[in-house]
Amino acid sequence: MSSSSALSRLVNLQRQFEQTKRSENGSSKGDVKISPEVFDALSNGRAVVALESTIISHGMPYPQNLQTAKEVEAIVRENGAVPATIAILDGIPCIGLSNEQLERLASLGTKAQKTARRDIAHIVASGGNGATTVSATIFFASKVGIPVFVTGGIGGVHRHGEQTMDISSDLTELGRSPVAVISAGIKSILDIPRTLEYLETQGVTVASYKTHEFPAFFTETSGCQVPCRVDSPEDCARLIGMTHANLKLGLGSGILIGVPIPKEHAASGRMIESAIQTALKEARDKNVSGNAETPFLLAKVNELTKGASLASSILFLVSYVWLYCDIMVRAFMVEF
Ligand code: PSU
Ligand code: MN
Repeated sequence: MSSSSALSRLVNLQRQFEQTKRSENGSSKGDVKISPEVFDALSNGRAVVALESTIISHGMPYPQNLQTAKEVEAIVRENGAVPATIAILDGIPCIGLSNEQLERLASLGTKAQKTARRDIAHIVASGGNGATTVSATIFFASKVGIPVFVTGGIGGVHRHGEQTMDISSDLTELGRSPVAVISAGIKSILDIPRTLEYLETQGVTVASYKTHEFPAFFTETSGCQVPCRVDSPEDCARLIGMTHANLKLGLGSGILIGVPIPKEHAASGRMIESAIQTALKEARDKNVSGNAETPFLLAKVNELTKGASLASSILFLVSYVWLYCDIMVRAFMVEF
């Protein structure tokens, strides 16, 4: 496939590329700024993997967050793809960060605002710094034509969500953007069965890798079956389907692929579950709600498990990025 047809395929299939006004050096004159490395890769039909930034600013302390972000980016490059970490800096949405920008985002920590879709306009208008959640990262990835996005855990329907209506915008974004999100599933701080119901309502294709069960991040199993099982990177690439399924058909909705954490790396499910119960009770007692709830619960569970939950999250990301890249590289190929 020639590089120009690779680009035009992305343009045609996602119908959003043309909205991005890009100049020769990869910078945008318009609404978003694409790094030269990412611009070059997209222009030449090379595989690009989008990465979120809430996990950097809100998920880990500095400098562990910087080291992890750099390590993940390095593994993406070693595996033949280009990393596109996404964040808003000084009001400009950046697709792909330089080392200096990554360093800045990591050291800003929680001073960079957690940015979901609903927050984008405000952060941009006020010239602020935003760490993108899965929903905002999907939005920008889709906008510039990156069809695959990699992260640890995504948001979902919160426990008691049937009363609070606290449903992550990650799910609605997946319903409206043709981006495949590959992750270790959904942490059981959330209501996994209701999350899967909601994803069905949103028309999101949900698949699990080499299993029929949807993974619960820390554990391989959640007790919930998925409608679709994939057994190889080729299977995933076919689903994402520049030439086959989702993109080719123009479904316009996303795909969630759950890759279970390897057994030997899974932290004790029971230990994490009891920490989750304690964290949920504390969140209720302290009236923690809204977008503060997920970071509160994650930090509390990590504290209660003496760092085991965070260590397991990082280990997962680092040990599975190669697989994401493999899927991505194949998704960019016309024939495989
Ligand atoms: N779940 C995790 N780790 C995370 C998040 C969720 O296991 O880091 C972050 C992601 O950025 C996700 C966001 O998009 O939290 C969801 O937040 P909320 O529940 O407020 O929608
Ligand atoms: Mn919420």
